[in-house]
Amino acid sequence: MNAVFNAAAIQLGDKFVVVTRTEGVDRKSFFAVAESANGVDGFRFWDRPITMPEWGEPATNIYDMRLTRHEDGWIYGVFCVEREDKTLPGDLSAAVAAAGIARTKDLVTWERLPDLVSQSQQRNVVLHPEFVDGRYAFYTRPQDGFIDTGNGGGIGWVVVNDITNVVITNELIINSRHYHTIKEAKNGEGPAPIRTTKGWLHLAHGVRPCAAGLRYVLYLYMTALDEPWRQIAEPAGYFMAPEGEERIGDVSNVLFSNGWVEHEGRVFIYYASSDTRLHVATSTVERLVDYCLNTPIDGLRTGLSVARINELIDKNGTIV
Ligand code: M1P
Repeated sequence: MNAVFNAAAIQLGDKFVVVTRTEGVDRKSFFAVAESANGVDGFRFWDRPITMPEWGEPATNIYDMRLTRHEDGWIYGVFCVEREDKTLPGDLSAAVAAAGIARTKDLVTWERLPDLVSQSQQRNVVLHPEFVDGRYAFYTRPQDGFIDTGNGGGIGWVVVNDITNVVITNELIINSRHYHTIKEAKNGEGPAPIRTTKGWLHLAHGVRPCAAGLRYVLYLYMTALDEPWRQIAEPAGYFMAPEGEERIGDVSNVLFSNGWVEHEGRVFIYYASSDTRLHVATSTVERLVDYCLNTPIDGLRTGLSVARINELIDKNGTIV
């Protein structure tokens, strides 16, 4: 295999399970399942990769699954389906991204549902784990092109009646891109959010352009429990960025995460570096929520960054 990265994650029985984006030496991506008893090490791949049923025109690649254990009783996998863009026959790199949807009980046998229908291309689509007013809800990432998000403003939110016929028209942008931030070029929802007592905890990636190309980092934000589309906290800047060997790989300077597991208050964050390898970092719900609720937001200019550092120093100075 060329690379094992961008993994969905879930607890299945007493095992921690990841569904990796596995890329063969032939450049085709598919899903493979590995399990571990403790979530940190000892991962072993199952004997065979996932045979994902096709829907519509067969895919060139499938990758970046998000697993959601939904309250309807199914485990859903939502993933990017990449197909050749046949409207540009002379361009051998032209592709179209759509969101594929499939469901399972055991990660072995999958029922493929129709792809999400959207006016724009879609990648980084995630199913919310609970019904919202009796309807299914998705986090989306509208994008004008296969790589460029163009007019797509950030992470979107839609609700739909029928999971077997997901047609979206109006996306509400709930977490926007901004000029001169870590998510100036694009962003995307990571795994399905974690329900906490203080709100939904979200992990996402932000992308900015720089002289070396695109730089992908991870950030956290929170939304209201009763209104998962309403943001209540977003610390400025990144939560995790590529370090050391993480900076180098097939697509360098990238951290990407589409899987985490919460187990007895501990959070196992599965993240990939530079489209090449998979890592795990651990924290706790309590610590991540504290970070979200007590870290200043981005003031969007240097003067406000300095003012907020000074406020923190003042507050820290009062602790006895
Ligand atoms: O190469 C970095 C990432 O690029 C894409 O993510 P996004 O659509 O947010 O830019 C995906 O191809 C992803 O798999 C990859 O890690």
